[in-house]
Amino acid sequence: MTTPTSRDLTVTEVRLTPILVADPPLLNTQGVHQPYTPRLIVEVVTADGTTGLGETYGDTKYLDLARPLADRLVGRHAGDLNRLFTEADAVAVDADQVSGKVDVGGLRGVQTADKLRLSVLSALEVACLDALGKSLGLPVHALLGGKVRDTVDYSAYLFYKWAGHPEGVRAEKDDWGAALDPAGVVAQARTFTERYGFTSFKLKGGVFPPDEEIAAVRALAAAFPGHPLRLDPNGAWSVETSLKVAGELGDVLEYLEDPALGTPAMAEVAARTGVPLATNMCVTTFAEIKEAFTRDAVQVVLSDHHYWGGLRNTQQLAAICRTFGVGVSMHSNTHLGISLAAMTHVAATVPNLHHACDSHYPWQAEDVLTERLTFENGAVRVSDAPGLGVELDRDRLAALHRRWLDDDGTLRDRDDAAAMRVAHPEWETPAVPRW
Ligand code: GKR
Ligand code: MG
Repeated sequence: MTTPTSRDLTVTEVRLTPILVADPPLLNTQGVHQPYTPRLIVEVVTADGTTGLGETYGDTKYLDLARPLADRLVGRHAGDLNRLFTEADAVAVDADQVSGKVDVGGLRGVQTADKLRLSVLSALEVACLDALGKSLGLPVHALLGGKVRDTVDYSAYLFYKWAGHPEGVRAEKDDWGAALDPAGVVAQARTFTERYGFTSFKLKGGVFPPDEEIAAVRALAAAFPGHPLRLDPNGAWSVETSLKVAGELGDVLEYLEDPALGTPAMAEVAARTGVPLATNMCVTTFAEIKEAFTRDAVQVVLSDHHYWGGLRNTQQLAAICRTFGVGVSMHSNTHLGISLAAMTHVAATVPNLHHACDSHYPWQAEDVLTERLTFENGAVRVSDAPGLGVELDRDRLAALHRRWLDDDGTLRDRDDAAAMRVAHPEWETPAVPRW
């Protein structure tokens, strides 16, 4: 006989709400961010009336998988995650979406069916953990085994940037101004420190010829002596160019992030420089770890709990990194506060986290929360409130969903090259290596 409980954590409903969120004109090697980026907000409702929140990528290829995967969660206990993940393999992925090529929308490694499924499952997992935590009165970090730190450090994520989106394009204004040269990058870094207290800096590179980006990092080093600096061209450089940059910036870099594309090229760079290499492009799945680690291609793996498949998989990745003496931290893509809260909870539980995580959050002026998360001295305080410790603002969610509904389809899939062509019609996604 089963004992009746007031805490029935059977999932009764999963609400999926695609939204478009304002994004400034940030430049990367493939183009420029669209004025609005798609995200998916997930609400998992349990029989005891609790609602848990999750967030992930919102492009069509993720939305197509979200409904069938969500349907597999309905009727299960919110804590039945391992079986959900195992059975998710049965959900078919459209062959067109798994080219085996590097994903162009988000610079997050080779696209596979597994990675698409995991990117959706991660939001379901986070929402289940949020629901479990809320119902049991426990923070998500406690469900993951408990925090080992009370604050999580983040680095300022600097981007080359236009002052605004191209003339005539519907967009929200931002107050960051342009950053297109070393002085602009330093000014942006100062704004980051003034507003959020960040003490380490990552510059998104691969935008201008390497000498210009070297000059920008040198300018940062002069303006912020002794502060950890990173440069990330998203694999845009050849091995020789990577080595030249490493040679010129080795004395000021904490690490170089994905200077060259793919494990063989990264291994060659690593073999010929003492500058540590980090990646969120060549080690993006468990299957890619063996080759990269045995070839000593990377010294730091940057997790992204979305495509690694959630918070528990991020902990497993961290344990593997610890075993092999490889560092671990996190990179980010355009995201809102639910994801920042999730990142902060899992980061708080990882003992071997020795590099500040990066976050796009300061670039997102909009959110779906009643209260935004804040950075103090460059760190986010780990919430001890039940669940993730964040609350959904339904009016904001509805407004951002309305924007998605009203879109004619052009913005529902992130395409940085298409956004660049609005200003430069001749623009093509550059062949790699670009320099
Ligand atoms: O937002 O343009 C961008 C970035 O390039 C983004 O895709 C990520 O931050 O995953 C990227 C990275 O850290 O390389
Ligand atoms: Mg990166």
